[in-house]
Amino acid sequence: MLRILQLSVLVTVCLAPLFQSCQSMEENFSINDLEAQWEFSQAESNDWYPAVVPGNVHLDLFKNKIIEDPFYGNNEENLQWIEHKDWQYKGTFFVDQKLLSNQHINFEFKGLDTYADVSINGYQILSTENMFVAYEKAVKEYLVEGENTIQIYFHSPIKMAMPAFDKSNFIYPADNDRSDEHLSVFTRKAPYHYGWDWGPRFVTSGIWRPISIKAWNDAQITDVHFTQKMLSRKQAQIAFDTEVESSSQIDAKLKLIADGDIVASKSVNLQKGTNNITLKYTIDDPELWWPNGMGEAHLYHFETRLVIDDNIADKQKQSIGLRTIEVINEPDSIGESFYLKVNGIPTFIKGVNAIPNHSFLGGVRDSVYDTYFDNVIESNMNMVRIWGGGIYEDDYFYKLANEKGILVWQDFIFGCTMYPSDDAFLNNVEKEAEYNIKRLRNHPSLAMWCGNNEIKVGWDNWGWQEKYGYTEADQKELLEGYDKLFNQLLPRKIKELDAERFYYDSSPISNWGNKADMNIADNHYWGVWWGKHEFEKMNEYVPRFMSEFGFQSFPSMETIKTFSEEKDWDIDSDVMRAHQKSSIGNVTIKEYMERDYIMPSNFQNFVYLNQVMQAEGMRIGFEAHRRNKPFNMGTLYWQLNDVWPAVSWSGIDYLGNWKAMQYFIKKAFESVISSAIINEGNLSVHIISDKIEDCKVSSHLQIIKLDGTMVWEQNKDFQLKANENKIILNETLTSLSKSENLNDLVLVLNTAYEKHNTQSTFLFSKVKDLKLSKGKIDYKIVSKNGIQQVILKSNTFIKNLEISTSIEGRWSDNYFDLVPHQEYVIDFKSTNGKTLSTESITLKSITDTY
Ligand code: BMA
Repeated sequence: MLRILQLSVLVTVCLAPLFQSCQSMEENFSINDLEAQWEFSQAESNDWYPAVVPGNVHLDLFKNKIIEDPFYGNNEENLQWIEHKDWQYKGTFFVDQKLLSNQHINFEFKGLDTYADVSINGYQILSTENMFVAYEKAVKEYLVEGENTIQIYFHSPIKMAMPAFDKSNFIYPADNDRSDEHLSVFTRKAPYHYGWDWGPRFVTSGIWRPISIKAWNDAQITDVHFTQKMLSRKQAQIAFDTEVESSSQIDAKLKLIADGDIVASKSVNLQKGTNNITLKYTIDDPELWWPNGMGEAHLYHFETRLVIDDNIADKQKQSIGLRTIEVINEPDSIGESFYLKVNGIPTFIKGVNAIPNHSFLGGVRDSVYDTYFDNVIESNMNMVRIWGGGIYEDDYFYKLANEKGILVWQDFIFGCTMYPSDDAFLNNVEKEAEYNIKRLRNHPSLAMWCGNNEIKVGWDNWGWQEKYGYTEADQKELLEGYDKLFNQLLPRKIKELDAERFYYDSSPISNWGNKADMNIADNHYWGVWWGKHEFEKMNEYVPRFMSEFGFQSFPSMETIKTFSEEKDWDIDSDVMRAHQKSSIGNVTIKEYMERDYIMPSNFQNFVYLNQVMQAEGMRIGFEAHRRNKPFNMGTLYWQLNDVWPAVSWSGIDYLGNWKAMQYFIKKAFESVISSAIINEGNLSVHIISDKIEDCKVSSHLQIIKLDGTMVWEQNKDFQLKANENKIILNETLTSLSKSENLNDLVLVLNTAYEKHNTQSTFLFSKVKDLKLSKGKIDYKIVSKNGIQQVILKSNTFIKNLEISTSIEGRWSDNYFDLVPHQEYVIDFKSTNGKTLSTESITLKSITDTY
């Protein structure tokens, strides 16, 4: 059994001579995660098994071999019984005299999913009803020296929601909830647990975030709110509004420490109860926090310290960034704007919609987030949207976003359905909003709040009224409920707790079904996929800000093998269908493929081609959005990652493998890109910069035949202005192509700026009509400055070359085209120290698939 370590550490605090001399201070408080020996059981069975906390019941059942792998084959279907059961967790932990000698001991339950009764040594201390809220409880009176037990009883979320359902006159329109009753709307639990069109239904229960123990004496800091009162290039005036809870009237000092120096201090006579104290500080010549691609994400590190009798009674650390972020959403000459200004500069947003990392959240550790942000940075993004069907992310997520310069668009966790609005529900949401706004508001990365995902657009356009047969009275109730929640409660909480940040009630503002809406604010363009529009329509359907768009693909074969056997490798097999949750799924993928490609000869080739199609199709969108800057000021694709191994819109699959699209995103999101388009017979090429300074660009354009013969070329060196969108070619295609057959031609765009050298291609016909030939590809492996490189060369045009290896690692590029007789160099980063060999490499391109 593990002990709670009660640390009373002697710290030496070195202060600059100017302020005070060095002194030693004892910390008179401690914070640790509860370490206990955990077991769990189904409530009625009393058979106890070892459990892992944080975690959840599905993970524990699997680890104890009581259930099979929930992600394998059709197992999901057989595991639906778990949601109907109650579960209990029991932990044993030791408490020593030292801990008990503190005046106060608080347990903070950072995440209980969801309806939990908690007791310590047989005393019930807490009942919970919201997985998004941390519950804090004073527990000293229940603890004993030596062994203690904590017991947490989880009620089935299905059973708990039933009374509210029985009372309701109608079924809520939560179409993603894969049950008849749509009970998810009544419970403040991650909506995607109940099923989504990219995820399984596992309505789990458990302790999904740690339980922490705080021991303190006399007084503790309960909140520090950082605010930026004034920011100019010369000066920043900042304040820390600090909330202190004191158990008696006592003298104390509140100090603000930066880089070991006390930079502000206040003596206070604390009153019993809550005290509010503000520390102010001015920074001269401040360094600003910039999003990725615009500059350094500079952070200042502060500590607020509460000192009583020369001891540190409590302290809190804050890493803050000095920046302004404005969301400009207002009527303009076109319609309605929607863009961000960071530090006064209109900023083109390149990013992604993120769903949670896993179906079973308790198992997600910090290293998962490290990889997550490595991917986001490598893909040249500057924003992640935390989408409303998932969760408010872990603290560590926002910490990394701050450090890496990734702006966070934060939805409140509501999506794709109307919600109840009775007092009990609204009170519950109010606590959730309060807790999460306070938890997240100090993060410089937090750019904006959004009330929900697609509820308004759903209500106005998706026909819920007819589908669910809502009467006039039902509709009135639902609409009033919407208003109470998203137009009253949430904005009121934002105004109270985070007044400076932008809030709007629902994304998107406009509807993709109406083309005129492209002039109105943000849009989720689902014409491609749901509307079966051709990919090329993305050149026409360009909104002011694209907050969602996407196309599905199968995950890598490596990932497919984790849930299927070779006999299942057919897009219509039961297993493949179980791992495809979109109602129009595989049929739609096939339909799009038939439009543009020769159909592949087998399943593996289908997977390859599907990934290529997703990549090429979505590239049309990314480039269209950038070519239309500043009319359009942002592109967030759907979706970054997967919660399980499945077919989905993601660019990175469940095992972390980059799909073809992710490599295309990395290139499409470079600071400077070239992009071609044909408009009424004219070929235009744009060069678009998102840089905030001017830069020198060399552009080389060539139209060649697929065997490499040059038809036309243009070289241009020029100065590209900050944020410029420049047209460097606009001529009739007939004059440029010199009457050659368009099926035999390709435009090659080479763009060099600073140390970047990129190449892309543009076709004048569909791939299935292209006169591709097999050709010969030579390659060699070289080592340059310790980096392994592969240099490839072909004797004919090669479309979408996939390079794979049995060595674990990451390519700098993949699924690229080879221009005949030109060398193409890519880097390989091995993740297990092994090196590439020619035998370990396999190549596949379009001509290998039929
Ligand atoms: C968007 C999202 C999700 C969904 C995705 C794909 O609208 O908000 O609800 O998973 O579409 O259909």
